[in-house]
Amino acid sequence: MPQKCGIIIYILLRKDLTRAMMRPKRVAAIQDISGIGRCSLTVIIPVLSAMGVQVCPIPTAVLSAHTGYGEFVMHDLTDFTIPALEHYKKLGTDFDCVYSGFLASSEQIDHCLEFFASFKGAMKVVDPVMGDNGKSYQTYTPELCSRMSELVAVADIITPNLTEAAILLGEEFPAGEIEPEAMKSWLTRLSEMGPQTVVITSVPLKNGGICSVGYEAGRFWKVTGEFVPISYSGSGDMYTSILIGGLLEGDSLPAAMARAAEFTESSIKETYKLGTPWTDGIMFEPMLGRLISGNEPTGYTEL
Ligand code: PXL
Repeated sequence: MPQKCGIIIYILLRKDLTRAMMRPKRVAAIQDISGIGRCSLTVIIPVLSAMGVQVCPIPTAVLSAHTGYGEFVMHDLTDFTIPALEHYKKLGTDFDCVYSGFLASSEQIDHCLEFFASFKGAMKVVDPVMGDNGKSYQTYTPELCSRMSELVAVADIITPNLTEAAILLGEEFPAGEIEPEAMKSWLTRLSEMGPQTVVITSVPLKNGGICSVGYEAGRFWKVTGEFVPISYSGSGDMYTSILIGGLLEGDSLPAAMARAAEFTESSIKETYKLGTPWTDGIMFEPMLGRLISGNEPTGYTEL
């Protein structure tokens, strides 16, 4: 008991610790900002803010529109990352999570590694953004893709889609439905690359619809969703952001996966009703209130 009191008094005297406990959780998001076509920071900031989490954007690039438009203006911000990091270190800023995503150059891999190494207590989340639907994004060079495994090696959690999981493992993009046993093997092999937690999104699982599948501490999880025949930009960013928000607030991995799947699937269905092109991205603005009040996760099962 006296020892417990001592710990409480120590924490109260350490104002920095008290402040860190009271303030909203803080995420450094190393991602691009695209003017139109919802994705990356234009999804991550509103979604995590609605969940009560502060996002500190570290933009990797500014684009007029995401790369799916084919034509776009892009300003690469590779020169910005390290000076920003140095500034945060000088200020003594701390983050509860460092989250990397869309990168504009292979040098930014080194910059993310420095970010991760600088905030040792932060949860390290790598969304190894490289491609979708079996193809890599227009601005992603072979060097950038092959170096993504260096970020995966230091991550606590990775959230590739099926295309990115295939690139990381050097596998062919699967043509049709996938056997659960094959997914378990992919999840374990990705975890052996470094992260203890692996979530793969957009998996057409045999007898399971479209699923997200997860692995942590020897257990495999799946959350099943309804198939919608369009893949809207920003869906993966939304899923990973809600997963992070859930985990930071104490959800278990399957509960956070189910929370992320529920809101992402609802947003996809609402977007589909509107009939907008996939490039406009996942529409979520009218539904954000549901995240503020804490959306109900759908169910999850063991894979
Ligand atoms: O959501 C992935 C993503 C992020 N950022 C940019 C993109 C894409 C996918 O097309 O182009 C700029």
